[in-house]
Amino acid sequence: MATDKNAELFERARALIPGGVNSPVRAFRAVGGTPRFVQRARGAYFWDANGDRYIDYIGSWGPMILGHGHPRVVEAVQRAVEEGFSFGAPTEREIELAEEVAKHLPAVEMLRLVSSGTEAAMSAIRLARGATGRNRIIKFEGCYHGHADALLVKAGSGLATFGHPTSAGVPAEVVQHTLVLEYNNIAQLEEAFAAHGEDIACVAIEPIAGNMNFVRASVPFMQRCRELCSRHGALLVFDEVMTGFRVALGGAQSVYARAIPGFAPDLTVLGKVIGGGMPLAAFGGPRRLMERLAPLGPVYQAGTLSGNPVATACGLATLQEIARPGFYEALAQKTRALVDGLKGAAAEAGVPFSADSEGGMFGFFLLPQLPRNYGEVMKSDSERFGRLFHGLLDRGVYIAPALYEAGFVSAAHGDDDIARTVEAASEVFRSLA
Ligand code: KE4
Repeated sequence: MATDKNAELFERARALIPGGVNSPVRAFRAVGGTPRFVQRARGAYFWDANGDRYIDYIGSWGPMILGHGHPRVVEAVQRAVEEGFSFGAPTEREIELAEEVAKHLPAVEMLRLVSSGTEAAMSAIRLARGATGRNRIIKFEGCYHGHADALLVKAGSGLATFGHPTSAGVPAEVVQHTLVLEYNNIAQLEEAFAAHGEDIACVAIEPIAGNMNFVRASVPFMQRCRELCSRHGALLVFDEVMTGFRVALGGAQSVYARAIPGFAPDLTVLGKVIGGGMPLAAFGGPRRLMERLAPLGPVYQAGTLSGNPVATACGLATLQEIARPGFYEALAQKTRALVDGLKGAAAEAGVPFSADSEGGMFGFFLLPQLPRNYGEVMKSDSERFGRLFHGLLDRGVYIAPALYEAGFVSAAHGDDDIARTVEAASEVFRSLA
């Protein structure tokens, strides 16, 4: 094979950038092999440094819901850069973006724009602690809320002890207030509130856990989260960085509101889709909470590039496109067709397989039935997943290089792309059987 430009670039990158990447999952450590360096992308595809084309089911981990390079978005960004890159002063477009987000999320009366999901989740937790005057927080094993210190934590031994850091450089004191419970475990949740209820500032949750590939919070579990938070004066923080505007126009909270009358989280964390691929995230909620933020209230939060005019142009154009009638119905149907096709191919090859989707987000497991928590997800055979990943990659299909990551379909994916993907998967499943 001619020189592999990806390998050359990876070599150069590793000389300067830790692991050759600016975010660990991109390094293919879980699946081995050489990461594909993207040259350019358009619609449902990207081309790597060798000029090879891939059907892209990552789409920047969710933001590219319209597909790469949507003309209306490109034009909006081009116009924005002509007006200026960044001012450090307010602009009208930040108001327009806030209005567009709030229009679709009844639980969000006010919001603050930031530059990453990590920043949004970290700030929402600080606001929850500031608003309640409490320190303790609950999160769930397998959920990821960005890399703020207090959230890099794994379950302590039993409920008595609080979390232990999952990363070097995080002092134990910083995570001592973080309790990590098992996702979908109502008994543990009730035990934690019985023991610590009056000290809990918030429960942070990914309503559909995309960082465990794709695990839904059961309706009874979500109902109990809501009830216990309300009863004990804790806030329910919905981390919708991945699910927001991805699973539905109203996010995962609108999916749970259909199943639980009157359901709403207290704070909502957003990112990815609302920036359309540019660095933009947000957190929001009722006025009574959001007005605790500086400069109005005692909870400090700030950012040089928050509400960046080019990012807001990209996000606003994206949100305006996905709000068009029928957008989500078409996207959900295409995503279901992909999932059903993969299920059929796996069944035909006799490979244990389960999959699920909501809107334009999907996940699958080399397990006979859908896992309900992190422990069950990690029973997947990672070696077999690696073979599936590379089998698809060799056939021009790019899925997440880790078995705990979700997948994303865009409006640009055509029926032929779905068919090609299912065909490629059929061949690979047969080799796995
Ligand atoms: P960022 O700081 O990466 O923008 O967002 C952090 C974050 C917060 N909450 C949820 C639910 C998230 O999924 C994320 C980031 N998601 C990962 C994908 N699993 C981003 C990919 C990466 O880390 O490179």
